[in-house]
Amino acid sequence: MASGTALLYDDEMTSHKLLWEDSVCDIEIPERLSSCYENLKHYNLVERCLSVPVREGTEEEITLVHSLDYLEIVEKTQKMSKEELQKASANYDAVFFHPTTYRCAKLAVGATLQLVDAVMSGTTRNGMALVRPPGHHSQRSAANGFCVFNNVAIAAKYAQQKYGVQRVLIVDWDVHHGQGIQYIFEEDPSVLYFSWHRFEHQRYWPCLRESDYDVVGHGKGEGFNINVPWNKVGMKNSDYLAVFLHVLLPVAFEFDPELVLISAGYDSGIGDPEGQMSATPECFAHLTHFLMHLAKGKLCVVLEGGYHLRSLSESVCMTIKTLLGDPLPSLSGEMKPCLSALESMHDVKAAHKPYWKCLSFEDLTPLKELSTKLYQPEDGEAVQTSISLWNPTGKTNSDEAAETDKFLELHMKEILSPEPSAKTVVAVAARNAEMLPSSVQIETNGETEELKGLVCEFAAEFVKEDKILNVLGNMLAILEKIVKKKVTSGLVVSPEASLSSALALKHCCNLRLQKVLCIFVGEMDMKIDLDDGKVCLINICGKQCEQANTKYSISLNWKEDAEGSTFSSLLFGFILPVAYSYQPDLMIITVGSNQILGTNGIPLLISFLQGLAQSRILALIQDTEAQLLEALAKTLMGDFTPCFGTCTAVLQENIQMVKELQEQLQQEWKMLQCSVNVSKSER
Ligand code: X5A
Ligand code: ZN
Repeated sequence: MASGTALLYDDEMTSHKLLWEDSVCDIEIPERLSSCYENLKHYNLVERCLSVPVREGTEEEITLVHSLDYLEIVEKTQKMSKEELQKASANYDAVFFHPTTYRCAKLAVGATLQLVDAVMSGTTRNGMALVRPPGHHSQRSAANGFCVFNNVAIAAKYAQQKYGVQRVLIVDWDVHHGQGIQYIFEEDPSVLYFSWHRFEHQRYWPCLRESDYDVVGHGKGEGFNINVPWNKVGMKNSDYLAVFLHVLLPVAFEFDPELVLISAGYDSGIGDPEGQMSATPECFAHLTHFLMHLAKGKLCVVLEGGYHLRSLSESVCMTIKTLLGDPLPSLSGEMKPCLSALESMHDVKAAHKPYWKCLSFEDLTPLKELSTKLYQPEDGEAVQTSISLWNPTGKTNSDEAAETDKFLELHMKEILSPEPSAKTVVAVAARNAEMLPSSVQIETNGETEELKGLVCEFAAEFVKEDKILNVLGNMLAILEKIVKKKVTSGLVVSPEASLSSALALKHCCNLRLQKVLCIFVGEMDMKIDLDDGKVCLINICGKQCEQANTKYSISLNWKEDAEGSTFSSLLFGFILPVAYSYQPDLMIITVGSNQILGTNGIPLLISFLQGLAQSRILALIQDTEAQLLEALAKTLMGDFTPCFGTCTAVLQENIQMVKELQEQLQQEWKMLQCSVNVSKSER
């Protein structure tokens, strides 16, 4: 698998600028680009990326999407006087031309295509292009919303043409609707376009009917256009996360793209004067992390909007850190989607139910049939505003911007803690060692007398052999290394999975960890004492468990699914929502006997969970099956992106199980909420 992250940037794209007064366009400034680059340098991220030179997009490439007539119109602006430029700009909505606009727009296209080349050729795994002018509003024969050529749309066509890519996913997290991309691909089933956008019942720019949730594409492309309209401002991390978990990711994995492009606008981030949303920079790290699991990691991030310089540049840095494989900061804020976001999700899922298997089992009463009056904001429901999170009294725009600056300065210090110097430490039997990636650190006898003492105290009756004593002592040593941040994660092969987890959890208590998420896959042959709230245990096994589920002790009766086609619903519909709601400090993932998730399921599970608890994972496995062990070690090292099974026949019992658990526990774990079928009184 390819490694590394490409970065595309050229100063020259800062030459395009507004030459006259225009209160609509005056936010699209050259500093948007330079401040991102400066901040990347500040975090020493530039030197960690592969710097790829930009080039101009050619006429042939640009006309993959645009008409030759339009290209020539833009070309002519090069020689225009200021007055002529102003007149040419007025032909379009929210656009300005400068004598260098044509050159910059061609560089923006070329940079994006260079990125596609780096990723498709395997030179790097992924990358980001920092470009201006942006692209997603521009259309076949029109500039629009600061956009001249549609960089991302051209990239999708280019990848299909040059590399024979069959399916491209475009995720547009900019706060505006990329209607340009929608128009270009609305009849094309080979490009799945997803966009969320500030909409406010069509009152927000560009105020188009076709931005609503029920516009799903047409002809062969029906079902391949997904619009998530935001009808309120102030959407937070949990709202974005909920849409990813419950809408985008299940569909995206079912679509199974060969390349993922992100129209990465950061005007959906906190402090942005256009978006008025509240997502903090680390939210973009999490969104990026999710998308890194598709298309074998082939991910190209392309800048679109983003007008609060600090918010923009911190968010760009979080995106690139994540592309590089650094542990993610925990997602901040209350993990509960707001009512308006739930309504939007409900509508989108209902609209797309006919097209996607993963949505076909949902019972969604159309919202219009539920009394709409029931869903107007009421007393208990805090009115969402972008500033309520951090600046309850904010007044003017520049006050607001300055407040966000201050907030972000503090916030970034809080969330960016120094990272452990080593990634993964592994304790295995000597005979397993040679198949592990050479970059892992092997721990053979980290145990001390003190730790051995702890083991004996806890489980004297089980520790008959010295070998077990050593394994368990060693496991505790590794656990301590993780807790003390000497290493990010650990992998331990132990012949006694249940005993090992119980002991590890006990030691977590000794070490004063507040919240440990334990996921036990397979049969547990020992009851684990749970200190309420300090541990959340999810057991996934093939047998029915007699005990009723509680908030912190959940047993999931799962049927073996050779195709892995229901795994997506388990992961996105249940495990990740619970995990994100809980926000653990550490995770213990145990693979015991008779595990039913297969050699693909476990690495996938771990891979997604790495987004939580700053990647602090202790993986315990009982089985020494070579393939699984190798896959786990690679996953923990970040060298591997496991694949989902193809979505063929679906095991009804499993789907039913997830639904029941969602209903049972959505008051306890609010990220499980994904529609408004919950009655208002229960919320
Ligand atoms: C790329 C982008 C926004 C245009 C807003 C016009 N365009 N009011 O964010
Ligand atoms: Zn935008």
